[in-house]
Amino acid sequence: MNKTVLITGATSGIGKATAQILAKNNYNIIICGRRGDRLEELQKKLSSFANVHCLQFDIRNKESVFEKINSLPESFSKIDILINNAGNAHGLDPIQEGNIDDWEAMIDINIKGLLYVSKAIIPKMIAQKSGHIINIGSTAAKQVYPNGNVYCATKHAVDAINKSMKMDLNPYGIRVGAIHPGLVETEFSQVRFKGDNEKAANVYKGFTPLKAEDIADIIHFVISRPYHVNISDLVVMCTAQGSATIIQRD
Ligand code: NDP
Ligand code: 8X3
Repeated sequence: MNKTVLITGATSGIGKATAQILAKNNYNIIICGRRGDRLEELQKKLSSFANVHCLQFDIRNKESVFEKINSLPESFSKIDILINNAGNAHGLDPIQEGNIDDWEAMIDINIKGLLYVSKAIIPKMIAQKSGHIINIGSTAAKQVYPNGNVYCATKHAVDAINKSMKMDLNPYGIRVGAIHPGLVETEFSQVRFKGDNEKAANVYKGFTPLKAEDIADIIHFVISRPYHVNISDLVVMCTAQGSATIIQRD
């Protein structure tokens, strides 16, 4: 039977590319995000390959997260794989100039949202005695960089949650692992710089960054290993990136 995967943040970037590759590899897909038009468009595009269900919710709204996940149609209600991908950065400011609304958005989306979705799905995985959770961290989960303060803190939290979640779910035979990408050219920097596309494009200038498809391909590899194999912590950077702060540009 085809496995069912729930992907948060599937309207763009890594999540969307993952939905595309998994649909072509015969997974049933639940695609999540706030932008309903994009969810519908993606569903239309992928429905010739796979069964696709759209779940539109803001991950910050815990009532909505639980209501949507608990009312999935029967054919999508057994979730085999959860990809905790939704997340973003808001701003890149020194701590003394940081905007409190930006801080709260990152904490609410990257940490609390990931926890709400996990809390809604983990009991189902425990009951079915199987499951796989992939948490998307970042190189910012492993290192900090100037002005990265709160974004790095939220991703360090994802790293900690991932490691602890793996221990807690180990007795139930549930696989848990994180993938930590370096620079990937998606809408990430457009969101970080609040629609300043020039500033966003400059982040990736003069080198070849990762593409969303590179990470999607790795997610597919990780979830398609035999069930006794759990890839628990994977850092992936483009060749030009030496660390969170070292990049070789032309
Ligand atoms: P994108 O901005 O392209 O995609 C972010 C996704 O998250 C969108 O689908 C968006 O959907 C969803 N999302 C954001 N806020 C919310 C919310 N409040 N409720 C529900 N969904 C939300 O960025 P990426 O694909 O690059 O980012 C995906 C993940 O990868 C993030 O966790 C990011 O931190 C991480 N990452 C990215 C890197 C990069 O360089 N790009 C590197 C390392 C990690 P919508 O707006 O429709 O709600
Ligand atoms: C996204 C990569 O370097 O912008 O997590 O933090 S970085």
